[in-house]
Amino acid sequence: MTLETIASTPIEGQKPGTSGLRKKTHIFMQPHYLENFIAAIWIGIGGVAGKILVLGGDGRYFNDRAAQVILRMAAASGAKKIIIGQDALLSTPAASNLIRKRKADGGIILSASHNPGGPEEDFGVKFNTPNGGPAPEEVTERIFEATKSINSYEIIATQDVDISTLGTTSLADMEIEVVDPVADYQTLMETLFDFDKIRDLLNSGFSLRFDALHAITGPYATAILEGALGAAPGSVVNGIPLPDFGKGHPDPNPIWAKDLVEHMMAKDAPDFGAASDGDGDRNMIMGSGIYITPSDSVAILAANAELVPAYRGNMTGVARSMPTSRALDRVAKDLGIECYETPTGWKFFGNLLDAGKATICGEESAGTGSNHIREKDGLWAVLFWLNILAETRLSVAEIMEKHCRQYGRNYYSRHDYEAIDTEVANDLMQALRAKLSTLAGEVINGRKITNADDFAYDDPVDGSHSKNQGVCLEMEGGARIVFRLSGTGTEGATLRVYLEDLVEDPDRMDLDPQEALADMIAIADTVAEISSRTGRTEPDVRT
Ligand code: VG1
Ligand code: CO
Repeated sequence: MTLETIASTPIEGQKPGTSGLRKKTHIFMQPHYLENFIAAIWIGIGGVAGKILVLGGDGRYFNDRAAQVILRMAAASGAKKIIIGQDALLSTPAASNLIRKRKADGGIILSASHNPGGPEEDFGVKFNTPNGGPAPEEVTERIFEATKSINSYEIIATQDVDISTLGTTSLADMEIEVVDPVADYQTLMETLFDFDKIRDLLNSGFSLRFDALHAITGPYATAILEGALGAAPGSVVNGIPLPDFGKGHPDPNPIWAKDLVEHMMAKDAPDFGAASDGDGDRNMIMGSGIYITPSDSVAILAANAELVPAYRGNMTGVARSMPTSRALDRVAKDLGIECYETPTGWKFFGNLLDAGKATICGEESAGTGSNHIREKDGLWAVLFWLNILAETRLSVAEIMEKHCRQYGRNYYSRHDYEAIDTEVANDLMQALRAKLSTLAGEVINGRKITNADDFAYDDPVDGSHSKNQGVCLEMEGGARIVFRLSGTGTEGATLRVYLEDLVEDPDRMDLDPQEALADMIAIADTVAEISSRTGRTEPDVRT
């Protein structure tokens, strides 16, 4: 076992996006690529010597190799201890929990989340801070700066460490503790929800289908839903994590979880359906014959928080990302609590959660979570829904209907145009930004634009300022359109167009969202010239 200092040179483009650094796997596997980025993390956090870190990933191709490299680099740079999930597996929420519970100095999560995995697909690395949350911009900036001047890194030359056996081992002077990826997370869930009530529900003939999409939540869902709560064996499908996620996108939306949608729309559909993403932080909620949008889901959770033990009497505030529909704002108003509006990405919720300003947070991209950890949490959302269903004994559709009767319906859809030419996408956004000052007051397709701006955020806790977070058009009657470019893609650019319209007429609660939003879809194309600039007449994904 020898300590080696390897000479290296900076590699361009190692800039973390919305959630960590994501690149094609073969790029991550190039000589020094992963090593440089890890060395930059060490610099960005002021060195790893004497520190305790959590390490794990979603099991995608290269997860196990990357974990071995990180162990050797951490040991070489004097880390005190690494707590690693068995076989280098940890869902993002489980990693966040472990960082907090074990008072670690942070953690590294190996995942490109909902992006596909495999040698030809995507890999990613995220760093989380001691509060368990994704590194804020100030930290990712320091890491990025460090990538520009790396000229060497330290690593120990040795055999692979055995991370398949639970227990403690060591590498040079560093301790390595291999932990069960599920156990601590399951314990946490038991403290938040009424497991007895949910068990009763599941024993009463209530059926569910959880599709893990061959990704990390399989073992968690099997242990918790089937094991602890008694869902019928086979309720969890595609429950074994595969390095290429069975060649699908582990993205829980109606396109990539099509099989679940088909089951839930069938005549003999289960009562409840759900899916999660590659790293387990997203959720998709369905009932028999109904899909609940993530924006509606977070609003429904907040509105029913009184039914759930950990949240009863504990709702200090809520928060949503800017493109998420304003259904949550209506609930907050009713509860008499603040609803914060943040830029896209979970990292912006961290301060609000730490400061006790928000209890439940959500993003339209199927991310929902709370102050129990500092990441969004797919299975948490599933258990929250099951707890509500167990208490009310209503169906998912009935809960949705009741919610709309009380709050109105914020029809919502996101249209994604994927892999468009980066220059075309940047020009489109630039042209939109150039128009902003003249758009307010204009009437387009019969709707008056009341406000047009480029969203900027001043963090109410630390005062940090984030600008250019997306172009937002507000219209009369509570409608909105938001345009932004994705910060997680690895091929060209992805344009996201977020469409929302508020309907309060009780006779118009059951429309098809695409029809209800037809005006908004037309206005988006007129204002942003999507079809003429990109040549696309249809989005690739509608959620
Ligand atoms: C997307 C979503 C965003 C989410 C992010 C990470 O980012 O829109 O809401 O926080 O993915 O989620 P972007 O920049 O591509 O729009 V995950 O589950 O992929 O870590
Ligand atoms: Co994810």
